[in-house]
Amino acid sequence: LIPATIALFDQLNVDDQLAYLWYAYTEMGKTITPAAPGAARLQLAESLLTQIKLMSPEEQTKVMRDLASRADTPISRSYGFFSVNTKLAFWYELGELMKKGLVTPIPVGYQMSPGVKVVLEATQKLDQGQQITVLRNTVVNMGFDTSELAPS
Ligand code: 45D
Repeated sequence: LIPATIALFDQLNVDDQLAYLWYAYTEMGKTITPAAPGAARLQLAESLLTQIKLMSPEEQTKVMRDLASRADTPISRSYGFFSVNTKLAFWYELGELMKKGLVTPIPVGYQMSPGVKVVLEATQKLDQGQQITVLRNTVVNMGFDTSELAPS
């Protein structure tokens, strides 16, 4: 069930992947919150989060799209060096910043696509540990991995 759910996620376009993460974060908030990332882990992501907070709303959206589409940007490269749990912690904190109004929110009137709904429903059928495994798999490949570049 876990690989099937990840395969469904992989078929989503970039905006749908972001939307999926958002709803996973908000709807599973109750189960995730007790395991909310520790301060130590967030320190690693702090510099990126600070940069993002200082950006315009348009730039903030672009950064998130760039991460999801694995674009080669300085922020995507920094993200690529994070451990998988720091990647999760980073997204979790972005979600918190969106809730606080410090990062631009989901567009007003946004309706999730049928594809997002399918992946979300598949995720809801899993237990909490399996849900975290799926989430780890969704964020681990985001950003830009410089190790994929040819050696120079
Ligand atoms: O449709 O350290 C656009 C544990 C327009 C423990 C948009 C853990 C189009 C150890 C504006 C692009 C393993 C438990 C939409 C950690 C459009 C540990 C916008 C785990 C929708 C860390 C989209 C923690 C946007 C876990 C802006 C499980 C979307 C953390 C933004 C999980 C989405 C965190 C965001 C999750 C999603 C965070 C910010 C799932 C955040 C998700």
